[in-house]
Amino acid sequence: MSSKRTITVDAEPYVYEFEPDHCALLIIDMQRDFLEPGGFGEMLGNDVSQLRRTIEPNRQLLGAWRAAGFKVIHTREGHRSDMTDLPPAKKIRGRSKTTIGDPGPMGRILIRGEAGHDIIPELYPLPAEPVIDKPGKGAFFATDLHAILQNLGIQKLIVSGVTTEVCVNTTVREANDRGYDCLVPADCVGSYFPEFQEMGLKMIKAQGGIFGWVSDSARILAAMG
Ligand code: C5J
Repeated sequence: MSSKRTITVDAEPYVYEFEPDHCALLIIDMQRDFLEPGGFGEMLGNDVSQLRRTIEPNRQLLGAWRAAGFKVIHTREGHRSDMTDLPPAKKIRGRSKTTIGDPGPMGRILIRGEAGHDIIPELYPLPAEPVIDKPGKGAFFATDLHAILQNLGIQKLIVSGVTTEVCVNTTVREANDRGYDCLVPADCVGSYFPEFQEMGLKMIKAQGGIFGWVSDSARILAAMG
């Protein structure tokens, strides 16, 4: 389906406008190891309910987006099975007993092909939806995301997923520097830490939208009609 209409979303710091043909929903790292009870995130002592509250709003936004025929792209953070793309500094960061690549509750932690690395069933990608496997926090670093977006004619991104202050914020900043306009729906992004959720969103929309716009799923769905 092709659409030339402009959709106007109530947002901060001011309205966000997009033409559906040039806008994609980019869902960041909604992976089992970050969100599921018993996964790596919880094993590290994090409260996964802070992330799980994003599942339903994401499911609704994704459903509407798919029904409208708009473009969807997913990302997953993780590494090659041989870990040759894992910087030693990332491997040892945190001084945890269990780190990336070690056996975890759902297979080797953040290794591609392992159960915990995959996307949660509620938001599982359809075959036609590109999945970007990224080794870093930002979705543009060492991936073909920019090439895919250019080839699809995408200029605007609705960025959802986890976590707000890490992979979502890094991706929004990378996208902003490459000339994309990003809108972040607050209820579709989550942090293990409420204070980082609040500040992560404030930083995006501060100074006239220095990195982008913030809204929520209800206002996006209302604008889509
Ligand atoms: C993401 C992380 N996806 N917090 N990763 O934010 O390490």
